[in-house]
Amino acid sequence: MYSMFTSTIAAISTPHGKGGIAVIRVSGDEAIQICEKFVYPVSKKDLSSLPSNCAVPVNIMYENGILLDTGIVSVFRSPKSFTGEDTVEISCHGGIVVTQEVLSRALACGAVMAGPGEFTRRAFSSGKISLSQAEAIGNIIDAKSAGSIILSNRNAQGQLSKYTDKIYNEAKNVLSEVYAETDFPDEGLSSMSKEEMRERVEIIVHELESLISTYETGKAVVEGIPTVICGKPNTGKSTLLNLLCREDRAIVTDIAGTTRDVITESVVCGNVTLNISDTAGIRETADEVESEGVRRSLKQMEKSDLLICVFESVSYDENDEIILRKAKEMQNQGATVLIVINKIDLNDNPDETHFKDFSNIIKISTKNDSYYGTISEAINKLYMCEQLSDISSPVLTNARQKANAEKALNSAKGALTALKESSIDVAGTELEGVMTSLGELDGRQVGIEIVDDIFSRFCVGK
Ligand SMILES: Nc1nc2c(ncn2[C@@H]2O[C@H](COP(=O)(O)OP(=O)(O)OP(=O)(O)O)[C@@H](O)[C@H]2O)c(=O)[nH]1
Ligand SMILES: [Mg+2]
Repeated sequence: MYSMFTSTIAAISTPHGKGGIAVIRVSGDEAIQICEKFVYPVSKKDLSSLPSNCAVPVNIMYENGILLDTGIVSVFRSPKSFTGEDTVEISCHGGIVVTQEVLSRALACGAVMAGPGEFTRRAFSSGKISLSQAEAIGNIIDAKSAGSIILSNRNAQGQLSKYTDKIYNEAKNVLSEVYAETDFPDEGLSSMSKEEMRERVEIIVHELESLISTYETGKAVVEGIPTVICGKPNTGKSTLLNLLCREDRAIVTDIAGTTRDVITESVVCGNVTLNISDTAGIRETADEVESEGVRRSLKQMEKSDLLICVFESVSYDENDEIILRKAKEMQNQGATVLIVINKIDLNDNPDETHFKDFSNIIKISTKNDSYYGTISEAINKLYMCEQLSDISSPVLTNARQKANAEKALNSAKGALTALKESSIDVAGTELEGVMTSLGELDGRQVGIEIVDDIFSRFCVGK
Protein backbone atom coordinates (compact mmCIF):
# COMPACT_ATOMS: atom_id res chain seq x y z
CA MET A 1 0.00 0.00 0.00
CA TYR A 2 1.18 3.53 -0.73
CA SER A 3 2.39 5.21 2.43
CA MET A 4 3.06 8.94 2.77
CA PHE A 5 5.39 8.25 5.70
CA THR A 6 8.87 7.03 4.85
CA SER A 7 9.98 6.06 8.34
CA THR A 8 8.97 3.03 10.36
CA ILE A 9 8.08 4.04 13.90
CA ALA A 10 8.22 2.20 17.21
CA ALA A 11 7.05 2.91 20.76
CA ILE A 12 5.95 1.24 23.95
CA SER A 13 2.14 1.35 23.77
CA THR A 14 1.43 0.26 27.34
CA PRO A 15 1.89 2.60 30.34
CA HIS A 16 5.33 3.11 31.85
CA GLY A 17 5.74 0.93 34.92
CA LYS A 18 5.76 -2.67 36.08
CA GLY A 19 2.96 -4.90 34.75
CA GLY A 20 2.19 -8.43 33.63
CA ILE A 21 2.78 -7.71 29.96
CA ALA A 22 3.78 -4.74 27.81
CA VAL A 23 3.26 -4.07 24.11
CA ILE A 24 5.80 -2.52 21.78
CA ARG A 25 4.26 -1.39 18.52
CA VAL A 26 6.19 -1.05 15.25
CA SER A 27 4.50 0.46 12.18
CA GLY A 28 5.63 1.34 8.66
CA ASP A 29 6.81 -0.14 5.37
CA GLU A 30 9.80 -1.81 7.06
CA ALA A 31 8.03 -3.02 10.20
CA ILE A 32 8.26 -6.73 9.41
CA GLN A 33 11.84 -6.60 8.04
CA ILE A 34 12.99 -4.65 11.13
CA CYS A 35 11.36 -7.03 13.61
CA GLU A 36 12.67 -10.05 11.70
CA LYS A 37 16.16 -9.02 12.81
CA PHE A 38 15.46 -9.67 16.50
CA VAL A 39 12.13 -11.50 16.86
CA TYR A 40 12.10 -15.21 15.98
CA PRO A 41 8.93 -17.35 15.93
CA VAL A 42 9.32 -20.46 18.09
CA SER A 43 7.97 -22.45 15.12
CA LYS A 44 11.23 -21.51 13.30
CA LYS A 45 9.22 -19.89 10.47
CA ASP A 46 10.31 -16.45 9.28
CA LEU A 47 8.24 -13.51 10.57
CA SER A 48 7.77 -12.36 6.96
CA SER A 49 6.17 -15.68 6.02
CA LEU A 50 3.39 -15.28 8.60
CA PRO A 51 -0.09 -14.42 7.32
CA SER A 52 -1.75 -11.18 8.33
CA ASN A 53 -3.68 -10.85 11.61
CA CYS A 54 -2.01 -13.75 13.34
CA ALA A 55 -0.25 -14.05 16.69
CA VAL A 56 2.61 -16.46 17.34
CA PRO A 57 4.96 -17.22 20.27
CA VAL A 58 8.45 -15.80 19.75
CA ASN A 59 11.91 -15.44 21.24
CA ILE A 60 13.19 -11.88 21.37
CA MET A 61 16.95 -11.77 21.01
CA TYR A 62 19.87 -9.46 21.75
CA GLU A 63 22.24 -8.74 18.87
CA ASN A 64 24.79 -11.26 20.18
CA GLY A 65 22.26 -14.12 20.11
CA ILE A 66 21.47 -14.04 23.84
CA LEU A 67 17.80 -14.34 24.79
CA LEU A 68 16.24 -11.01 25.84
CA ASP A 69 12.68 -12.24 26.48
CA THR A 70 9.96 -14.56 25.24
CA GLY A 71 6.60 -13.24 24.11
CA ILE A 72 3.87 -13.16 21.50
CA VAL A 73 4.02 -11.27 18.23
CA SER A 74 1.01 -10.14 16.20
CA VAL A 75 1.51 -9.27 12.54
CA PHE A 76 -0.94 -6.99 10.72
CA ARG A 77 -0.31 -6.36 7.06
CA SER A 78 -1.28 -3.18 5.23
CA PRO A 79 -4.03 -2.08 4.81
CA LYS A 80 -5.63 -4.31 7.45
CA SER A 81 -4.05 -2.68 10.47
CA PHE A 82 -4.90 0.23 12.78
CA THR A 83 -2.45 2.56 11.03
CA GLY A 84 -3.12 1.17 7.56
CA GLU A 85 0.60 0.26 7.37
CA ASP A 86 2.38 -3.02 8.06
CA THR A 87 2.39 -3.29 11.85
CA VAL A 88 4.05 -5.67 14.30
CA GLU A 89 2.97 -5.72 17.93
CA ILE A 90 5.39 -7.40 20.32
CA SER A 91 3.92 -8.48 23.66
CA CYS A 92 6.70 -9.11 26.15
CA HIS A 93 6.99 -9.30 29.93
CA GLY A 94 5.95 -6.00 31.47
CA GLY A 95 9.05 -5.02 33.41
CA ILE A 96 10.37 -1.49 33.02
CA VAL A 97 13.84 -2.54 31.80
CA VAL A 98 12.81 -5.51 29.66
CA THR A 99 10.24 -3.37 27.81
CA GLN A 100 12.76 -0.61 27.23
CA GLU A 101 15.30 -3.19 25.98
CA VAL A 102 12.82 -4.59 23.43
CA LEU A 103 12.09 -1.06 22.20
CA SER A 104 15.84 -0.39 21.97
CA ARG A 105 16.23 -3.49 19.77
CA ALA A 106 13.52 -2.19 17.40
CA LEU A 107 15.25 1.21 17.24
CA ALA A 108 18.69 -0.36 16.74
CA CYS A 109 17.31 -2.48 13.89
CA GLY A 110 16.03 0.56 11.96
CA ALA A 111 12.85 1.93 13.50
CA VAL A 112 12.61 5.53 14.73
CA MET A 113 10.94 6.62 17.94
CA ALA A 114 7.25 7.51 17.44
CA GLY A 115 6.00 10.96 18.47
CA PRO A 116 2.86 11.52 20.59
CA GLY A 117 -0.21 10.09 18.85
CA GLU A 118 1.79 9.17 15.75
CA PHE A 119 0.17 5.77 15.24
CA THR A 120 -3.29 7.36 15.33
CA ARG A 121 -2.10 10.17 13.10
CA ARG A 122 -0.96 7.64 10.54
CA ALA A 123 -4.38 5.94 10.77
CA PHE A 124 -5.96 9.34 10.02
CA SER A 125 -3.54 10.18 7.20
CA SER A 126 -4.06 6.83 5.50
CA GLY A 127 -7.84 7.35 5.60
CA LYS A 128 -8.52 4.55 8.11
CA ILE A 129 -10.25 6.94 10.50
CA SER A 130 -11.64 10.49 10.39
CA LEU A 131 -10.51 13.33 12.64
CA SER A 132 -13.54 13.00 14.92
CA GLN A 133 -12.84 9.27 15.25
CA ALA A 134 -9.23 10.06 16.21
CA GLU A 135 -10.44 12.59 18.80
CA ALA A 136 -12.90 10.02 20.15
CA ILE A 137 -10.10 7.46 20.59
CA GLY A 138 -8.15 10.09 22.58
CA ASN A 139 -11.26 10.74 24.67
CA ILE A 140 -11.67 7.03 25.47
CA ILE A 141 -8.08 6.91 26.72
CA ASP A 142 -8.58 10.09 28.79
CA ALA A 143 -12.10 9.18 30.00
CA LYS A 144 -12.79 10.03 33.65
CA SER A 145 -16.23 8.41 33.67
CA ALA A 146 -18.22 5.55 32.15
CA GLY A 147 -20.48 8.18 30.51
CA SER A 148 -17.49 9.62 28.67
CA ILE A 149 -16.63 6.16 27.32
CA ILE A 150 -20.22 5.61 26.13
CA LEU A 151 -20.37 8.92 24.22
CA SER A 152 -16.80 8.73 22.88
CA ASN A 153 -17.33 5.21 21.59
CA ARG A 154 -20.24 6.42 19.51
CA ASN A 155 -17.96 8.89 17.72
CA ALA A 156 -15.10 6.38 17.57
CA GLN A 157 -17.44 4.07 15.64
CA GLY A 158 -17.92 6.88 13.13
CA GLN A 159 -21.40 8.17 14.05
CA LEU A 160 -20.35 11.84 13.91
CA SER A 161 -18.48 11.30 10.63
CA LYS A 162 -21.51 9.61 9.08
CA TYR A 163 -23.80 12.44 10.18
CA THR A 164 -21.51 15.21 8.89
CA ASP A 165 -20.83 13.27 5.65
CA LYS A 166 -24.56 13.14 5.03
CA ILE A 167 -24.93 16.91 5.45
CA TYR A 168 -21.79 17.47 3.34
CA ASN A 169 -23.28 15.41 0.50
CA GLU A 170 -26.64 17.18 0.77
CA ALA A 171 -24.85 20.56 0.46
CA LYS A 172 -22.84 19.21 -2.49
CA ASN A 173 -25.99 18.04 -4.29
CA VAL A 174 -27.71 21.42 -3.92
CA LEU A 175 -24.47 23.17 -4.93
CA SER A 176 -24.22 21.22 -8.19
CA GLU A 177 -27.77 22.30 -9.00
CA VAL A 178 -26.80 25.90 -8.18
CA TYR A 179 -23.78 25.63 -10.51
CA ALA A 180 -25.99 24.25 -13.29
CA GLU A 181 -28.24 27.25 -12.82
CA THR A 182 -25.48 29.90 -12.64
CA ASP A 183 -23.11 28.53 -15.30
CA PHE A 184 -25.68 27.38 -17.87
CA PRO A 185 -28.82 29.34 -17.08
CA ASP A 186 -30.40 28.86 -20.50
CA GLU A 187 -29.79 25.17 -20.93
CA GLY A 188 -32.17 23.93 -18.26
CA LEU A 189 -29.55 21.65 -16.70
CA SER A 190 -30.81 22.12 -13.17
CA SER A 191 -33.43 19.56 -12.22
CA MET A 192 -34.21 21.32 -8.94
CA SER A 193 -36.60 24.22 -8.60
CA LYS A 194 -35.55 27.19 -6.41
CA GLU A 195 -38.30 26.16 -4.02
CA GLU A 196 -36.80 22.68 -3.71
CA MET A 197 -33.30 24.13 -3.21
CA ARG A 198 -34.66 26.24 -0.35
CA GLU A 199 -36.35 23.24 1.24
CA ARG A 200 -33.15 21.19 1.00
CA VAL A 201 -31.07 23.97 2.61
CA GLU A 202 -33.71 24.36 5.34
CA ILE A 203 -33.16 20.69 6.20
CA ILE A 204 -29.39 21.30 6.34
CA VAL A 205 -29.94 24.24 8.72
CA HIS A 206 -32.16 22.10 10.93
CA GLU A 207 -29.68 19.19 10.98
CA LEU A 208 -26.79 21.48 11.90
CA GLU A 209 -28.82 23.16 14.66
CA SER A 210 -29.66 19.84 16.25
CA LEU A 211 -26.01 18.73 15.98
CA ILE A 212 -24.81 21.92 17.71
CA SER A 213 -27.34 21.45 20.52
CA THR A 214 -25.63 18.14 21.44
CA TYR A 215 -22.47 19.96 22.51
CA GLU A 216 -24.01 20.85 25.85
CA THR A 217 -24.19 17.16 26.71
CA GLY A 218 -20.86 16.32 25.04
CA LYS A 219 -19.06 19.05 26.94
CA ALA A 220 -20.62 18.08 30.27
CA VAL A 221 -19.70 14.43 29.87
CA VAL A 222 -16.37 14.51 28.04
CA GLU A 223 -14.70 17.88 28.69
CA GLY A 224 -16.24 18.83 32.02
CA ILE A 225 -18.11 21.97 33.09
CA PRO A 226 -16.21 24.84 34.77
CA THR A 227 -18.22 25.11 37.99
CA VAL A 228 -18.09 27.32 41.07
CA ILE A 229 -19.65 26.83 44.50
CA CYS A 230 -20.40 30.29 45.83
CA GLY A 231 -22.34 31.91 48.64
CA LYS A 232 -21.91 33.98 51.77
CA PRO A 233 -19.74 32.53 54.60
CA ASN A 234 -20.85 29.45 56.52
CA THR A 235 -23.67 28.33 54.20
CA GLY A 236 -22.03 24.91 53.72
CA LYS A 237 -20.09 25.41 50.45
CA SER A 238 -17.10 23.36 51.55
CA THR A 239 -19.39 20.67 52.98
CA LEU A 240 -21.03 20.51 49.54
CA LEU A 241 -17.64 20.16 47.81
CA ASN A 242 -16.79 17.31 50.17
CA LEU A 243 -20.15 15.67 49.47
CA LEU A 244 -19.53 15.84 45.71
CA CYS A 245 -15.92 14.60 46.04
CA ARG A 246 -17.02 11.95 48.53
CA GLU A 247 -14.03 12.80 50.68
CA ASP A 248 -12.94 15.48 53.16
CA ARG A 249 -11.29 17.65 50.55
CA ALA A 250 -11.90 21.09 52.11
CA ILE A 251 -11.77 22.23 55.72
CA VAL A 252 -15.18 22.66 57.31
CA THR A 253 -15.74 24.59 60.56
CA ASP A 254 -18.52 26.63 62.06
CA ILE A 255 -16.34 29.75 61.85
CA ALA A 256 -17.54 32.08 59.10
CA GLY A 257 -14.68 32.73 56.68
CA THR A 258 -13.00 29.29 56.92
CA THR A 259 -12.20 29.00 53.21
CA ARG A 260 -9.84 31.77 52.11
CA ASP A 261 -8.55 30.56 48.77
CA VAL A 262 -10.07 28.87 45.73
CA ILE A 263 -9.92 25.04 45.88
CA THR A 264 -10.37 23.27 42.53
CA GLU A 265 -11.17 19.59 41.88
CA SER A 266 -12.40 17.48 39.00
CA VAL A 267 -15.34 15.36 40.12
CA VAL A 268 -17.60 12.96 38.28
CA CYS A 269 -21.23 13.43 39.32
CA GLY A 270 -23.42 10.81 37.62
CA ASN A 271 -22.56 11.22 33.93
CA VAL A 272 -21.37 14.83 34.26
CA THR A 273 -17.80 15.86 34.98
CA LEU A 274 -17.49 19.06 37.01
CA ASN A 275 -14.27 21.03 37.12
CA ILE A 276 -15.40 22.54 40.38
CA SER A 277 -14.04 25.29 42.62
CA ASP A 278 -14.98 25.91 46.25
CA THR A 279 -14.56 29.58 47.14
CA ALA A 280 -14.31 31.93 50.10
CA GLY A 281 -17.67 33.10 51.45
CA ILE A 282 -18.67 36.42 49.89
CA ARG A 283 -19.39 39.27 52.33
CA GLU A 284 -18.38 42.84 53.13
CA THR A 285 -15.24 42.53 55.25
CA ALA A 286 -12.41 44.68 56.59
CA ASP A 287 -10.05 41.71 56.90
CA GLU A 288 -7.41 42.08 54.18
CA VAL A 289 -6.86 38.35 53.57
CA GLU A 290 -10.57 37.60 53.53
CA SER A 291 -11.35 40.45 51.13
CA GLU A 292 -8.74 39.09 48.71
CA GLY A 293 -10.57 35.73 48.99
CA VAL A 294 -13.88 37.47 48.22
CA ARG A 295 -12.34 39.16 45.18
CA ARG A 296 -11.16 35.76 43.94
CA SER A 297 -14.60 34.24 44.57
CA LEU A 298 -16.28 36.88 42.40
CA LYS A 299 -13.67 36.33 39.67
CA GLN A 300 -14.30 32.59 39.81
CA MET A 301 -18.04 33.21 39.37
CA GLU A 302 -17.25 35.17 36.21
CA LYS A 303 -15.10 32.35 34.82
CA SER A 304 -17.58 29.54 35.43
CA ASP A 305 -20.31 28.04 33.24
CA LEU A 306 -22.22 26.54 36.18
CA LEU A 307 -22.78 28.55 39.35
CA ILE A 308 -23.90 26.51 42.34
CA CYS A 309 -25.09 29.25 44.71
CA VAL A 310 -25.52 28.05 48.29
CA PHE A 311 -27.94 29.73 50.73
CA GLU A 312 -29.04 28.82 54.24
CA SER A 313 -32.63 27.81 55.03
CA VAL A 314 -32.52 29.85 58.22
CA SER A 315 -31.13 33.20 57.16
CA TYR A 316 -31.21 35.55 54.20
CA ASP A 317 -29.42 38.93 54.29
CA GLU A 318 -27.66 41.59 52.25
CA ASN A 319 -24.68 39.28 51.58
CA ASP A 320 -27.04 36.81 49.90
CA GLU A 321 -28.31 39.74 47.82
CA ILE A 322 -24.76 40.34 46.51
CA ILE A 323 -24.55 36.68 45.40
CA LEU A 324 -27.96 36.73 43.73
CA ARG A 325 -27.21 39.96 41.85
CA LYS A 326 -23.95 38.53 40.54
CA ALA A 327 -25.60 35.19 39.69
CA LYS A 328 -28.33 37.00 37.75
CA GLU A 329 -25.74 39.00 35.85
CA MET A 330 -23.88 35.80 34.93
CA GLN A 331 -27.13 34.02 34.02
CA ASN A 332 -27.90 36.85 31.59
CA GLN A 333 -24.51 36.24 30.02
CA GLY A 334 -25.33 32.55 29.43
CA ALA A 335 -24.16 30.84 32.63
CA THR A 336 -26.32 28.18 34.28
CA VAL A 337 -27.32 28.82 37.89
CA LEU A 338 -28.31 26.16 40.39
CA ILE A 339 -29.73 27.52 43.64
CA VAL A 340 -29.03 25.30 46.63
CA ILE A 341 -31.01 26.05 49.79
CA ASN A 342 -28.95 24.23 52.40
CA LYS A 343 -29.48 23.13 56.00
CA ILE A 344 -33.10 22.10 55.54
CA ASP A 345 -32.63 19.97 58.65
CA LEU A 346 -32.93 23.31 60.50
CA ASN A 347 -35.95 24.55 58.51
CA ASP A 348 -37.71 22.42 55.92
CA ASN A 349 -39.97 25.21 54.71
CA PRO A 350 -37.57 28.04 53.72
CA ASP A 351 -38.70 31.24 52.04
CA GLU A 352 -38.09 30.79 48.30
CA THR A 353 -39.45 34.15 47.13
CA HIS A 354 -35.93 35.64 46.79
CA PHE A 355 -35.15 33.13 44.04
CA LYS A 356 -38.00 33.88 41.63
CA ASP A 357 -35.56 34.81 38.83
CA PHE A 358 -34.10 31.30 38.85
CA SER A 359 -35.63 28.06 37.67
CA ASN A 360 -33.23 25.47 39.07
CA ILE A 361 -33.68 25.25 42.83
CA ILE A 362 -33.01 22.36 45.20
CA LYS A 363 -33.39 22.08 48.97
CA ILE A 364 -30.88 19.82 50.70
CA SER A 365 -28.73 19.24 53.75
CA THR A 366 -25.10 18.93 52.68
CA LYS A 367 -24.30 17.35 56.03
CA ASN A 368 -26.44 14.37 55.10
CA ASP A 369 -24.93 12.02 52.46
CA SER A 370 -28.36 10.85 51.36
CA TYR A 371 -28.82 14.18 49.51
CA TYR A 372 -26.02 13.29 47.09
CA GLY A 373 -28.66 11.79 44.77
CA THR A 374 -30.74 15.01 44.81
CA ILE A 375 -27.86 17.20 43.70
CA SER A 376 -26.50 14.66 41.22
CA GLU A 377 -29.93 14.28 39.62
CA ALA A 378 -30.37 18.07 39.38
CA ILE A 379 -26.97 18.56 37.73
CA ASN A 380 -27.45 15.69 35.25
CA LYS A 381 -30.87 17.08 34.32
CA LEU A 382 -29.34 20.50 33.55
CA TYR A 383 -27.16 18.90 30.86
CA MET A 384 -29.63 16.26 29.65
CA CYS A 385 -27.30 13.55 30.85
CA GLU A 386 -29.65 11.40 32.94
CA GLN A 387 -29.78 8.53 30.45
CA LEU A 388 -26.95 8.57 27.92
CA SER A 389 -28.17 5.30 26.42
CA ASP A 390 -31.31 7.17 25.27
CA ILE A 391 -29.24 9.49 23.07
CA SER A 392 -29.11 8.00 19.59
CA SER A 393 -27.64 10.95 17.68
CA PRO A 394 -23.92 11.70 17.34
CA VAL A 395 -22.59 14.16 19.91
CA LEU A 396 -20.12 17.04 19.54
CA THR A 397 -17.51 16.62 22.25
CA ASN A 398 -15.15 19.56 21.94
CA ALA A 399 -15.07 23.28 21.22
CA ARG A 400 -13.25 22.80 17.90
CA GLN A 401 -16.01 20.59 16.53
CA LYS A 402 -18.68 23.00 17.77
CA ALA A 403 -16.95 26.04 16.22
CA ASN A 404 -16.79 24.31 12.83
CA ALA A 405 -20.44 23.21 13.06
CA GLU A 406 -21.41 26.81 13.89
CA LYS A 407 -19.46 28.11 10.90
CA ALA A 408 -21.26 25.58 8.69
CA LEU A 409 -24.60 26.68 10.16
CA ASN A 410 -23.90 30.36 9.48
CA SER A 411 -23.05 29.56 5.87
CA ALA A 412 -26.18 27.41 5.52
CA LYS A 413 -28.31 30.25 6.87
CA GLY A 414 -26.54 32.61 4.45
CA ALA A 415 -27.38 30.25 1.58
CA LEU A 416 -31.01 30.15 2.65
CA THR A 417 -31.29 33.95 2.74
CA ALA A 418 -29.57 34.19 -0.64
CA LEU A 419 -31.99 31.67 -2.17
CA LYS A 420 -34.95 33.58 -0.76
CA GLU A 421 -33.58 36.75 -2.34
CA SER A 422 -32.82 34.90 -5.59
CA SER A 423 -29.08 35.71 -5.27
CA ILE A 424 -28.10 32.35 -6.65
CA ASP A 425 -24.35 33.19 -6.92
CA VAL A 426 -24.20 34.07 -3.24
CA ALA A 427 -26.06 30.86 -2.39
CA GLY A 428 -23.33 28.93 -4.22
CA THR A 429 -20.56 30.63 -2.26
CA GLU A 430 -22.36 29.99 1.03
CA LEU A 431 -22.90 26.32 0.22
CA GLU A 432 -19.19 26.01 -0.53
CA GLY A 433 -18.69 27.51 2.95
CA VAL A 434 -20.90 24.79 4.47
CA MET A 435 -18.76 22.12 2.81
CA THR A 436 -15.47 23.74 3.84
CA SER A 437 -16.52 23.99 7.50
CA LEU A 438 -17.78 20.40 7.59
CA GLY A 439 -14.53 19.36 5.91
CA GLU A 440 -12.63 21.07 8.70
CA LEU A 441 -14.83 19.47 11.34
CA ASP A 442 -14.05 15.95 10.22
CA GLY A 443 -10.63 16.36 8.69
CA ARG A 444 -11.17 16.33 4.93
CA GLN A 445 -9.83 19.88 4.56
CA VAL A 446 -8.27 20.50 7.91
CA GLY A 447 -5.11 22.62 8.32
CA ILE A 448 -1.86 20.97 9.36
CA GLU A 449 -1.55 23.07 12.55
CA ILE A 450 -4.92 21.81 13.76
CA VAL A 451 -3.95 18.21 13.04
CA ASP A 452 -0.61 18.77 14.86
CA ASP A 453 -2.44 20.24 17.83
CA ILE A 454 -4.93 17.38 18.10
CA PHE A 455 -2.35 14.60 17.94
CA SER A 456 0.13 16.35 20.26
CA ARG A 457 -2.40 15.73 23.05
CA PHE A 458 -2.11 11.96 22.62
CA CYS A 459 0.42 9.86 24.53
CA VAL A 460 3.42 8.27 22.83
CA GLY A 461 2.52 4.76 21.68
CA LYS A 462 -1.07 5.58 20.69
N1 LIG B 1 -27.25 22.01 60.38
C1 LIG B 1 -26.50 21.92 59.31
N2 LIG B 1 -25.25 22.38 59.33
C2 LIG B 1 -24.49 22.29 58.21
C3 LIG B 1 -24.98 21.70 57.03
N3 LIG B 1 -24.01 21.77 56.08
C4 LIG B 1 -22.95 22.35 56.68
N4 LIG B 1 -23.22 22.66 57.95
C5 LIG B 1 -22.34 23.31 58.95
O1 LIG B 1 -22.17 24.67 58.60
C6 LIG B 1 -20.87 25.11 59.01
C7 LIG B 1 -20.15 25.75 57.86
O2 LIG B 1 -19.89 24.75 56.86
P1 LIG B 1 -18.80 24.99 55.73
O3 LIG B 1 -18.94 23.88 54.76
O4 LIG B 1 -17.46 25.22 56.32
O5 LIG B 1 -19.37 26.33 55.14
P2 LIG B 1 -18.70 27.28 54.04
O6 LIG B 1 -19.81 27.87 53.27
O7 LIG B 1 -17.65 26.56 53.31
O8 LIG B 1 -18.05 28.39 54.97
P3 LIG B 1 -16.84 29.42 54.62
O9 LIG B 1 -15.72 28.64 54.05
O10 LIG B 1 -16.52 29.99 55.94
O11 LIG B 1 -17.41 30.42 53.70
C8 LIG B 1 -20.16 23.88 59.56
O12 LIG B 1 -20.28 23.87 60.95
C9 LIG B 1 -20.95 22.74 58.97
O13 LIG B 1 -20.87 21.55 59.74
C10 LIG B 1 -26.33 21.20 57.03
O14 LIG B 1 -26.85 20.68 56.05
N5 LIG B 1 -27.02 21.34 58.19
MG1 LIG C 1 -15.66 26.89 53.05
